[in-house]
Amino acid sequence: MNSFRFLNPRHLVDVPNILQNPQIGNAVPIAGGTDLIGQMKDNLISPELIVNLKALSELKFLRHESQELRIGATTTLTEIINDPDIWMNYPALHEAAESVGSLQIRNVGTIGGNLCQRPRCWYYRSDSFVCLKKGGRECLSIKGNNKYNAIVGGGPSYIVHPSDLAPALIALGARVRTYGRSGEREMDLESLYALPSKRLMGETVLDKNEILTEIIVPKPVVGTRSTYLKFKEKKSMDWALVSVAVSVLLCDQTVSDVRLVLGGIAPVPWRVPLAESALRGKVVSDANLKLVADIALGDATPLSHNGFKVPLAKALIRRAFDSVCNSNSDHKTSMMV
Ligand SMILES: Cc1cc2nc3c(=O)[nH]c(=O)nc-3n(C[C@@H](O)[C@@H](O)[C@H](O)COP(=O)(O)OP(=O)(O)OC[C@H]3O[C@@H](n4cnc5c(N)ncnc54)[C@H](O)[C@@H]3O)c2cc1C
Ligand code: SF4
Repeated sequence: MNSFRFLNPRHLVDVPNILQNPQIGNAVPIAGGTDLIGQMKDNLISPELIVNLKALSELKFLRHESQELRIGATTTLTEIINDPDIWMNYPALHEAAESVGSLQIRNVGTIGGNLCQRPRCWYYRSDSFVCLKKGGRECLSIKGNNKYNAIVGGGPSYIVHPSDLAPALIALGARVRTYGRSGEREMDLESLYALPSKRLMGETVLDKNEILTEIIVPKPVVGTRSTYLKFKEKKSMDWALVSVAVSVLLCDQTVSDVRLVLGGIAPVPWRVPLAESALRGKVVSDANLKLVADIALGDATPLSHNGFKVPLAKALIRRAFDSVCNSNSDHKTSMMV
């Protein structure tokens, strides 16, 4: 790891010009540092300046307003988990935050850092390899060990997006606010992410001088149920092999609204609008859930070692709907292989 300077900015308005300033050199934002320090140790980045977003008190808040939940980017995962209104009204978000890493990671890791964390592909993280995403000539996962890589949306890189919170928040209809040199932007969280075919070197549409400032989650319509199911390979802390976030509104046993987002299978959190449409207006029966799962994975083109993700994702989809629509069913947020 190289030596670097550490800056506690006083005002948000100064941050964009600090992050992109040739006189300062390569500067990156840090929040909890649980991923960023790993990136530095893995020699993925060698910043000259680290800009501490946690020094900005205006980025740390959690407010329940009449129509929405507003969460500042440096709010920690533990603060989200401990919020009783989130537990009650946004269960998918609570479960996703609770499923992350270890207690220590959740205590310092932030929601903004979770959404902006970098991929875990082992060719990317290892400094023994220079793959396409690090300026090399080819994606080493295609012919290599691709057990953890993407089965949809891949090419030319086949990373999977590692965030647990992103699928849950997208299922809940979240928007994000950003701040950069061009001022403030607001967009659906879904639109924050870019496929490798559009942006190979990064995973979001954020500019170098732009940071995430706030996550806004609309208040769910009364009766909306949601859940986040995560399948991990290890019993201890681990990223999702496959995960499923579901938000569903039932009217007389019929689905009147639904959002379905998959994690661990694509370079971005993978929403499946066709599968959602197939369930709207229908009852949640075994036959309909099988159809929805088949549609959701219809575009899957697994690599040589990750075909197992297709039946796994289909099973998790059925289990997630079952757990939200039949409240007596056994509902777990993580499971062992
Ligand atoms: C052992 C271990 C286990 C883990 N397990 C999981 C897991 O199960 N699930 C999971 O989802 N994650 C997991 N993680 C990733 C973990 O780092 C994130 O979950 C955590 O929330 C990141 O938050 P942070 O504040 O520490 O981010 P940081 O490390 O501070 O930042 C992460 C990245 O985001 C950028 N960034 C941070 N904040 C902003 C912002 N506001 N705007 C723009 N860019 C920003 C940084 O520059 C950096 O590139 C794990 C990490 C470790 C080390
Ligand atoms: S999937 Fe992406 S990060 Fe992994 S080896 Fe291929 S190009 Fe590199």
